[in-house]
Amino acid sequence: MPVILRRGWEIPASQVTPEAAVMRRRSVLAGAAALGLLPALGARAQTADGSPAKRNLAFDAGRALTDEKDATTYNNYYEFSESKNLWRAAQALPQSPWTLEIAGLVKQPRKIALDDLFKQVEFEERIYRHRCVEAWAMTVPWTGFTLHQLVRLADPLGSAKFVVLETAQDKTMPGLNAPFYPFPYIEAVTIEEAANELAFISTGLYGKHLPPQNGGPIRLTLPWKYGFKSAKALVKISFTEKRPQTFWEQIQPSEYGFWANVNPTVPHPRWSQASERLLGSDDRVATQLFNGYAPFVAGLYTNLKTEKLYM
Ligand SMILES: Nc1nc2c(c(=O)[nH]1)N[C@H]1C(S)=C(S)[C@@H](COP(=O)(O)O)O[C@H]1N2
Ligand SMILES: [Mo]
Repeated sequence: MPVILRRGWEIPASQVTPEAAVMRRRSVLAGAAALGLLPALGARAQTADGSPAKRNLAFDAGRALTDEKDATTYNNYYEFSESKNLWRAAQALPQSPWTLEIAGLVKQPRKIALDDLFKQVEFEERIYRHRCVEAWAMTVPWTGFTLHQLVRLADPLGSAKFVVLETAQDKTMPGLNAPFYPFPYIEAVTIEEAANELAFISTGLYGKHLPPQNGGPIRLTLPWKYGFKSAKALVKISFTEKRPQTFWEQIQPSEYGFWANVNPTVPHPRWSQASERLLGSDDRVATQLFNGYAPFVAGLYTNLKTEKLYM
């Protein structure tokens, strides 16, 4: 009997939550306004360059969407502040023009303007669960494209084993002057992880440009890993043979490992990971292995039993 593995982020249109339906209508209207016409099938989301993009209608995270206001006013972004209340300060970060550097083990190192990059990828919208290691979580609709497309465009050499993403260091970021933090913010995944269909580059949120406080104009989104892996405001993608030391790993390797996959049974020294608080409420829900995305990513780790995979 054929078994259809429904992707964890997909549901039939008939089961779309009311919140998702509202969002869809809202961004359909935004897209239509931008174009000056009405889209044919109502399956459009706004891309980071403001143009309409294909929306995959079949997305769901099995939870109601987080309120946009909560997701955009409670943020982690140490370049701006150690507090969660940084969204106003982050508005100062210029979002355009923006350039992404492609470096390291690639056929041709170069810089690419985001406007050019956006012409070469296929956009879609995905509703993902996001899980911070501080045990809060949100469920939001990202617009963007697969990390796989960016890697293909960068054209890495066969010797490349790791994909390294680096965050901007801009004069508008007061947190850069704080002692102790080893900026720039660096994150990395293996080439295999980067090719996984879940690994995403986000350029929009709730059908709008990705707000600066959420990592605009372009960030990484890895929904099966703790939130600190999803680096914001990317200025560089590079390819290496050796595993780099990532930002939080440099600060405290025992608390923030390289793999950082979500696992409810492996506690952080300061936070139990068994459950999580949904942003905008006091509700706590049980945390799932790989943040509920195990069917798609567990296979990446079957040969890594001796590694510290979960924290
Ligand atoms: N450059 C950069 N990226 C970052 C962070 C940061 O401090 N700086 N914080 C991380 C952490 S800990 C989390 S939980 C998420 C939060 O993303 P959000 O503010 O969009 O919810 O961003 C991640 N990406
Ligand atoms: Mo986090």
